[in-house]
Amino acid sequence: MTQRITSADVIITSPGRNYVTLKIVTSDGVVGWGDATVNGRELAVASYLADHVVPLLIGREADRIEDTWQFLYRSAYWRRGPVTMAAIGAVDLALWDIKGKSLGVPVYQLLGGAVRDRILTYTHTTGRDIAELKESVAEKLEAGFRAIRVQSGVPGLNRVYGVNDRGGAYEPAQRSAVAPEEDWDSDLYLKTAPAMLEEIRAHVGPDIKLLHDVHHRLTPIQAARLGKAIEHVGLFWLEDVTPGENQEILHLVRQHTTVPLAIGEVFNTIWDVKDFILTQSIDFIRTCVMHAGGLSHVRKIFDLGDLYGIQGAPHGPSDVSPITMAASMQLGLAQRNFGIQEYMGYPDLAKDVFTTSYTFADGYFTLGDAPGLGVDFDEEAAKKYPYEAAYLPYARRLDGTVADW
Ligand code: GCO
Ligand code: MG
Repeated sequence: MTQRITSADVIITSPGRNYVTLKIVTSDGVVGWGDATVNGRELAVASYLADHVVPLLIGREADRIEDTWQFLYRSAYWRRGPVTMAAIGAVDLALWDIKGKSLGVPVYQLLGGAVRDRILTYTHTTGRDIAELKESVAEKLEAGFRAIRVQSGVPGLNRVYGVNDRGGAYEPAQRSAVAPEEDWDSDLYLKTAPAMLEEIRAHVGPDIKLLHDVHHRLTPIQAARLGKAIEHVGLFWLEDVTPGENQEILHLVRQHTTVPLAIGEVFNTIWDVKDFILTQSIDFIRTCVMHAGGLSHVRKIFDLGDLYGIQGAPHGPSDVSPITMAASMQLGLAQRNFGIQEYMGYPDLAKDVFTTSYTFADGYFTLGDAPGLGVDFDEEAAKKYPYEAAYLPYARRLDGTVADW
């Protein structure tokens, strides 16, 4: 029996941070959940969905996931971009959730079944200086993580990416009416980053996987220099070394260093990342299973990567909701060239709204047998946390020029 979409609602809630959630209900009474959170631009996606997509969904066959994806992508005429693709991604996740629940199976079963038993995961560590970073590292190792991203303050700069200037955990967006400002100077960073990474490697020993995110800050030749300088540290990856718009240039970086390169969290379609992949300039492709159009599309990106030994490593900061995280893990179980999942963790209040079925132990996540994506969303709890304006920071160089963030 064909089940049709009878309602679709967009819910904005802020349990510790803003999340945009799409709820789709079918004529069989099946509820599917999708995530549509674009950090710092939440209301744009909510409007795109509520004003332009929801009216198109009512009455459609809920089981036709690929057809709905193609329809939403091609019928808009205006293509790609984070707002459009996150909205399509939210619909896609909700429809996979519905299909799984309707058939009584977790989504990974529909993607071909498990090719692995558990999902390697990395988390974030941060400190204003190396001593504080070591404490943060110790805490995450204690929690069981065996792969960690390390970010530290840069002497001479007050506020930098990945570090809370008041100490403690880092959260990219800050609740405020204006975008907070950070500092940047590539020379100061390059002077200290290699020593910081060396010291952390000596501290954790050879077996812990270490990752580092440059957050699009360097010029190509600076990136090449950094890669060379830290080769002996044995990083699992160096992320976003240059602004991603110039895809060809990573080829240059690669000619100078064997440090594995990861990139792609800001990109939303296969067309936006294909050059990195086809020129074999990277080792990990980091597209997010929601921001890049949902499971239906990211699967294609990862399959393209698989032709060249490039591994999928989906974006997983606190700014994509547990619905996206669960979808990522469903893909992680079924996708052969899945490399690692980012898991930054969530504010405690988020647990009041989202209930997940994935569990963590010894550096890996495992999925249970809950049908669909395996996430529940408590609409009553969500009402307790109204939207609060929040912005990502941006960075200025020491001379006042706006830098890449
Ligand atoms: C990462 C990212 C994030 C982004 C954030 C922006 O690798 O997890 O760089 O921390 O900065 O998602 O909203
Ligand atoms: Mg990143």
